Amino acid sequence: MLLPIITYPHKLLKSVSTDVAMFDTQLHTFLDNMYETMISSNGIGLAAIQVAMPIRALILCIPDEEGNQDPSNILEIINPRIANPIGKTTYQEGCLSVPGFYEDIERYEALTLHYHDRHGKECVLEANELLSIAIQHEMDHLDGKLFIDHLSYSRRKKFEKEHKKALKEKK
Ligand code: QAP
Ligand code: CO
Repeated sequence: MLLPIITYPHKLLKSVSTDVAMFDTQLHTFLDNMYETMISSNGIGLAAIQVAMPIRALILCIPDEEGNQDPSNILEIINPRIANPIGKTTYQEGCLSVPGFYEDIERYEALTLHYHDRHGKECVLEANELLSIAIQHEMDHLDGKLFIDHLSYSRRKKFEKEHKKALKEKK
């Protein structure tokens, strides 16, 4: 089932999501629906709050060298915590909740992630490159933060102006 993706400036995108407590069938169905929604919108990552569900769950499917998103590469990440972040890297990010806008954002280059899978099993993952960036982008959503919240005052003003114009042109 496809879920509606909420977009900026929807106020729910500012919610701080709460930990998942039950790793049950309802959660599994929700994660399956998130995956279908992300793929059908050409996304590589989606946090639960982007479909209006304030729980600490996110999914990622990083494309391979050919740009293919293999379903076996899907990561379902629940109640994540970052350990040992190192380095700095910049990447031009986008977001399904801020469609059509892309900005350079600085992130940690590499990190260790502790999280639970859909069954509640404890997992540890070493991430670098695009995976590390995507994890940080999606984890920001769990705390009500968007990539545009990292922009300098002047770049944010420029974004708001362009966004206003884009909204007008859509109508
Ligand atoms: C987050 O973003 C991310 O504007 C996932 O028109 C971003 O999947 C992780 C998308 C950058 C790592 C690096 C955006 C699709 C998808 C759009 C996405 C659009 C269509 C964004
Ligand atoms: Co996003």
